[in-house]
Amino acid sequence: MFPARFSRLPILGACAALLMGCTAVAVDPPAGVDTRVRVNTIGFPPGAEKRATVAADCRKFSVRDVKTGRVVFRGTVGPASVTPKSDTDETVHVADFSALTTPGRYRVEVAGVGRSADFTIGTDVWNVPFIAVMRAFYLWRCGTAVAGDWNGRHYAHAACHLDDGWLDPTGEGHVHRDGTGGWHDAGDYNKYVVNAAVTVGLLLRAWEQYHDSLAPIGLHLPESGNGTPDLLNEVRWELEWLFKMQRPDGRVYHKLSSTDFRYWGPPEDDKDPRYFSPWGTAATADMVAMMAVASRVYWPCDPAFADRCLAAARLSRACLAARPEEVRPDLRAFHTGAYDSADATHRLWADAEFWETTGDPVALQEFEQHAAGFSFSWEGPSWRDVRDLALGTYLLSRHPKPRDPGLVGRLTASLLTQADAIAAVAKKNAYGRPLGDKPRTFFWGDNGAVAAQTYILQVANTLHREQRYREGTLSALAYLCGRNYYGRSYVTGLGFNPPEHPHDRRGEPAWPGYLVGGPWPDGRAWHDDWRDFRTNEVALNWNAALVYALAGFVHPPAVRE
Ligand code: 9MR
Ligand code: ZN
Repeated sequence: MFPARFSRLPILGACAALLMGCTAVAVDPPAGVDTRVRVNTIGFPPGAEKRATVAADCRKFSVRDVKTGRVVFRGTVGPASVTPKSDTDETVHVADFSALTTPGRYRVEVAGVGRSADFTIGTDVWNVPFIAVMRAFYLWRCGTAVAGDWNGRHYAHAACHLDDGWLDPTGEGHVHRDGTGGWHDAGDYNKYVVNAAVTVGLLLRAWEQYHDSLAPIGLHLPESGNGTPDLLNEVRWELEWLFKMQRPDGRVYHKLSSTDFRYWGPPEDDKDPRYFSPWGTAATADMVAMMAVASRVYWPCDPAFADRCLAAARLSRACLAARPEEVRPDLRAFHTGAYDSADATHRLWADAEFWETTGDPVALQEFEQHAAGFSFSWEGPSWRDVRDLALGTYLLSRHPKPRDPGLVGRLTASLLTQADAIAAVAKKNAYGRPLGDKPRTFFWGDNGAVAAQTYILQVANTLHREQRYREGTLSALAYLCGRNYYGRSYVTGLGFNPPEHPHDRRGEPAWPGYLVGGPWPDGRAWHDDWRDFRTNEVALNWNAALVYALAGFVHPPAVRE
C-alpha cells in the first residue's frame, strides 16, 4: 500500500535534520509581553480562525508585523464575557483577527493593556511542534542511551534499567526475566502496559488517518533512513518491549516497576530493583488490540514483523477467550502508578482491532454485541477507557466484510453529536478550551484530555468533513500553546514561556516536547514546580494525544525528486 512513498525517505531524512535546527519556535524572553494578552504562541494556518483572549478592560486592538514593524490589522474586541467562578473568575474579551491571512510573524497589541508574545501565520506552523512532541518519545526510551539538541541545549542520558526485571510479585519466584526497552511512562521511569496501550493506539491511529503527510517527516532517530517511516520506527521501540510483557500462555503482566517512587535522578543511576507485576485482563486485551493494529500497519514495510505482531495478538486473544471474567492485577507489592481499569472497553478494543486486521467473524460478532452498550465519550481515549479507539476503528474500517448497518448508523450519529458539542464548547469558551469550564472538567491530566478530545473531532472530520471539526482541534492546540489563563505554553521547549520545572526525574533544564498535566481542581491551580506531580508531570498518554492532534495539521516539506 505505501512502498512508493517510503522510498522517498532518505531525501526527507535530510529535511528532518534541517527542521530540528529550526528556531521558528524558539522560546521568547518574557520581557515586554503582557500575559493578560493570551494567544496561541505557536501560530495559525493562514485560513484558520485566530483569536486572542484579553483578561483586562479594553476595546481596540491591532496586529503588528514583527519584521516590518507595520500594523497590518485593526479590530475591536468582542463583548466582555465573564467566565464562571468554577473556571478562572475573570472578565475577559476576545480579539478576533481571523481575517488576517498573510503568512508572517506577528504580535497582538491591545490599547491600554499591552502586547502578546509573538506567533506565526503559515501553512507549516505545526510541523516543528509535531517533530518535537514525537521526538519526546525517543527521549523517553529506556534501556538505551539517548541524545538530542534543542534550542541550543544538549540533552542526553546513558543506557538505563538494564536489569529489568524480577518476577517475584508474580508468584514465579525470584527469577529474572528480560523486560528491557520500551519508554518510561512519565516523570517516573516505570513501564505500564495499560498506559502504553492508549499511547500506541493514538499514535498508530494518527498514522492510519494521516500517513500521507506523516510518512515524509523524519525524526532524526538512530533508525532514520532504514526505509521505515520514523513514526513507525519510534512506536516499534515500544512494541518490542511489549512482546516481553507477554507470557507464553498469552497473559500480560500489567506493569514493570520499582516498588515506590523514591528515586529521583538520571535514569542510568537508578539502581532500585524493578519487578514485573501480576497479569490482568485489561493489559491482556490491550496487547491483542495493539498487536492487531501493528500487524496491519507494519505489514507494508516489514511483513515478518507484522507476522510476529499478529501471532502475539492471537496468543493473548486465545487467553482472553478462556477467561471471560475480569482479572484485576494484584498490585499490593507496589506504591507506583496503578493504571488499574475495568476491562470492558479494553476487550471491546481488542475485538475491533482483531476483526479489522483479520476479518475474524467471531471478533466482529463479539464487537457488535458489546458495542451496543457504548457511545462515543466526551473526553476522548484515556488509559481508563479506550472505547473511542474501538468505536473509531469500526467506523473507519476499510474491511470489505459488511458491518451491521444499524450499529454503524447509531455510532456515526453518536460520533457527530459529540464532535458537534465539543466544537461548540471550544467556540464558546473564553479560552477556546474544548472541555469547557465546569469544575468537573478540571482533573488530573486535563491538558491531556483537551488533546484527546481532538480524537473525536478528527475521526468525525475524516468521516464527515466539516470545517468546525478542524477549528475545534486548532482551538485545543491554541489553548495548550498559550491561549489559557497563564498566557503560557503548556509544552516544554515550545512556544512562549513554556514549563521550565516539570515533574520529570531527568531534571532540568526541562527536556523538550512534553505536555504537562494541567490545572486542577480549578483553572488556576497549575504550578510550574517540579514537586507538583499533580499538575506539572509529563506522561506518555498526554503526549500521544498531542501528537494525534498535531498530526492532522502536518504539512510535509515539498519533495524534490
Ligand atoms: O494519569 C493518571 C491519572 O489519571 C491518575 O488520576 C493518577 C493517580 O492515579 O495517575 C496518573 O498517572 C500517573 C501514573 O500513575 C504514574 N506515572 C505518572 C502518571 C502521570 O501523573
Ligand atoms: Zn530506563
